[in-house]
Amino acid sequence: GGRLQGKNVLITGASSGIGEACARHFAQAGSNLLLSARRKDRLEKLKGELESRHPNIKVSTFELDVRNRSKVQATATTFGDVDVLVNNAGLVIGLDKLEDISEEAMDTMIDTNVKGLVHVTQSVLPGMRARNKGHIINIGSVAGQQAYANGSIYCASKAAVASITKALLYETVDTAIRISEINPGMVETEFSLVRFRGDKERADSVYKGLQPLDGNDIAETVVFVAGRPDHVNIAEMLVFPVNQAAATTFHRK
Ligand code: NDP
Ligand code: 8X3
Repeated sequence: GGRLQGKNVLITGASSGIGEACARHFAQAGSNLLLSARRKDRLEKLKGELESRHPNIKVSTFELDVRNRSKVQATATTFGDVDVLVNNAGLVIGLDKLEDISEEAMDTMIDTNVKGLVHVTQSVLPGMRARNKGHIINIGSVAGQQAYANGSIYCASKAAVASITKALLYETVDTAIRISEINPGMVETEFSLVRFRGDKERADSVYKGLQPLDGNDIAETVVFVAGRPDHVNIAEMLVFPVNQAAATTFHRK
């Protein structure tokens, strides 16, 4: 079997988009899955589908809001040994000037993208340290490398992910634990639908005139990064659709 066969992979935000695609691709590689998100019904459906297609793997689901620190800590006690953690849960709310961003939108982004990622990491990393083994793959964004107008808080939250990932790389340099960050450009998922609070037309217009990435494109990258030999750490990757050059630079037909 391949290197990922039988590995226990925890994915946050596995109910949609990149996280869901990661679940499918790790299942294909023979990994056991720990799938978490707030929408448990979606996770159950995915579990049923994956277990019937891959009878050799075990899939567990966890209804988990990563913002809820004590719930994350309590749930993590049932995870068992996590070999790979994919910190993927995240979102953007709105596309607004700084002075127009509500406290609720700001808190939602920072509590999910930054604090949520820290909560999950804090609940899994001690076990990895004890076993001197494990891989944490954080989903950042081009938005973390480059701020853009009307994206201040989201960009800041992803810049925080980049800083946290870098610090973790130092903090684990004397261990066999791998720390990676994958930074996607434009990926067509429910991301824009969430950003524009369910406005489908506005969400669709984001992807007009070019072929964006889809969840599978990033999942293939995540599985590639996770599947390198134990001594190889792909610390960072930036993944664009072919007609994207920077956070807000696209060529549209
Ligand atoms: P989706 O909206 O399709 O998926 C987001 C996932 O995050 C869902 O499964 C959602 O599950 C989960 N999530 C959101 N809030 C919480 C929470 N509080 N607790 C637990 N899970 C949560 O978007 P994407 O797949 O595109 O987004 C995945 C990651 O990729 C995010 O971190 C995003 O910032 C990043 N990214 C996306 C890009 C894009 O263009 N799409 C580009 C660069 C990075 P549920 O609602 O069920 O809880
Ligand atoms: C998502 C990419 O540019 O829409 O992280 O913020 S962007």
